[in-house]
Parts: sequence; structure tokens; C-alpha cells
Amino acid sequence: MSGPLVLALLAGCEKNTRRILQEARAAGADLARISTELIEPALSQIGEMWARQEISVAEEHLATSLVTRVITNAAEPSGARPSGAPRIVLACLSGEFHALGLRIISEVAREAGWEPEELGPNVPRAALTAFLGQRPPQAVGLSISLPGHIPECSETIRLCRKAAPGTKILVGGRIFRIDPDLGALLDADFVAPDVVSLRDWLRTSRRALGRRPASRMPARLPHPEGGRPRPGGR
Ligand code: B12
Repeated sequence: MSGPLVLALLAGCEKNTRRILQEARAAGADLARISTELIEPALSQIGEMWARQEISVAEEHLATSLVTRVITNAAEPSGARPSGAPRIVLACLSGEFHALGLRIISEVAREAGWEPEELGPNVPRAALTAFLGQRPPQAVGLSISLPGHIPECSETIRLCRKAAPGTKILVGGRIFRIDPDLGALLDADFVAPDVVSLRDWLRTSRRALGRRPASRMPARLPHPEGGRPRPGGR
């Protein structure tokens, strides 16, 4: 299903990339589904081709930057902030450069009625936690693609909890598709491998969290099916 997208990306063809994503939209898929069903499989295939040395790093970079551009250009202009929209700060861990997923979940959060603040790749722990401490958001979403980054994630979560005690901590990314049990190692409120579960969590939680000081948020939140609530919850 993602074959035509792989071809368009490797050819660097913006027109065809945009057309394929627009057709999926017209068929009723939202960005969360488009990402899960089209973009992730296409980039996974491109990653395998790169690992087998069938394509170069330059071709992989071309494909990634093309998807990033098309997603960003297709996004609705954010305009006025919806009143009472809860804030979510989104960041890749220190040392984590896989930022396309973050770009996409930022747009999905906006579509779900949240106000995303996207910090991008390789965010140092100290900078992230200082940022959260100054203006605690209702949630923080950490994206992690490489298994070796689990210890960094665990330490980052510990510091986030200290800096912004009421902020919900969401963790996700590619590694949880490969090993769903890794989530149990983390002290997160919500762990999911995919953006569809995240979209559902954001929709469900939006009303409960509204815009209010994070420190006064309810202790427990409902978790939609599909995501993985932390055992024992917070
Ligand atoms: C593009 C890419 C890169 C680019 C990233 C550029 C960018 N702007 O993002 C660059 C060139 C930087 C890169 C570097 C490396 N990469 Co790379 N990369 C990829 C590739 C091809 C695609 C990743 C991608 O964007 N996928 C599409 C997005 C949309 O999917 P996603 O990231 O999974 O995000 C979705 C979900 O996970 C979820 N999600 C994401 N975040 C969150 C957060 C929350 C809270 C939730 C709920 C959900 C969620 O929603 C997202 C949207 O659908 C993958 C191949 C693959 N199988 O994924 C390899 C891949 C991940 N890379 C790999 C490797 C080895 C590397 C390098 C080590 C290579 C090197 N020797 O330098 C470095 C490491 C850099 C680092 N320290 O981070 C390997 C990892 C192998 C492993 N051990 O697991 C892969 C699998 C390639 C391969 N087949 O070998 N890479």
C-alpha cells in the first residue's frame, strides 16, 4: 500500500507525495491514520533499503525532508489559540535525532484541540526540564526511536516529574512497536507505539485537562484502549 509513496519519496517528487497524502485524506483518513498506514511503512521500507545499502543516506534524507515539508505545508494555519486548549510540550530526548514522528504528532495534537509546543530533536534534559518548570504544560510528549535511549528516557522522566509535578508524561515512538514491554520500564503516565492511540488519548483528556495550572490537574485520567496506561496509574 505504501509502494507508490516510497517511489514518490525516492524520486523526490513533491507533487506525487502531496497527491498520495491528499487522496488518503479525501478517502476519510486523518493525519494519525495516514501516518500509521502510509508514512511509517514507507519510511520503514526506505530505512531497510538504506540498511541494505540499496539507497544512499542522501536519498533517505531527501525522502524524510520531503515528508516533513509536505506534512507541514498541509497543516491548517494555527490562527488564534483555541480558548482553554491544553498545552503539550513535545521533544526528542537528548541524542535522539529522529524528529519526523514528533513533527507529525505535533500536527495531530493540534487537530485534537491541543496547543503543541514542539521543541524538536536532541533536546538536552536540563533545557527541557527548565522549560517545563517555568511554564508547566498539561502534558509533555517524549519521542524515542532507538532502544539505547531507554536509560536517558527514564532519567528525563524523573527530572520532568520534579520540575513539573502535575504534568502528564506521555512516551512513544518506534521502539515500542519493536518491544512493547519496554514501556513497563518507564515511569510514564501513558506509553504507546503509535499516533492513533495518542490522538485518542488527547481527545479523551482534552476536556478533563482544559487550560488550568498543571499542578491542579486531577490525579488520575482515563486511558483509551490501545494505549498502555502505566500499571498503577498516576
Ligand atoms: C529518517 C531516519 C533517520 C533520520 C531522521 C531525520 C528526521 N528528521 O527525523 C536521521 C538521518 C537523522 C537518522 C539517523 C540515524 N538513524 Co535512523 N532512521 C530513519 C528512518 C528511515 C525513518 C524514521 C521515521 O521518520 N519514520 C517515520 C515516522 C513518522 O515514524 P516514527 O518515528 O515511528 O513516529 C511515529 C510513531 O512512532 C509515533 N510516535 C513518535 N513519537 C511519539 C511520541 C509519543 C508520546 C507517542 C504516543 C507516539 C509517538 O507516532 C509517529 C507518527 O506516526 C528509520 C527507519 C524506520 N524503520 O523507522 C531509520 C532507523 C530508525 N535509523 C536507524 C539508525 C541505525 C540510525 C543511526 C544510528 C544511523 C547512523 N549510523 O548514524 C542514526 C541515529 C541518530 C540518532 N542518534 O538519533 C535504524 C535503527 C535501528 C535500531 N537499532 O533500532 C533504523 C530502523 C534504520 C534501519 N533499518 O536500520 N535516521
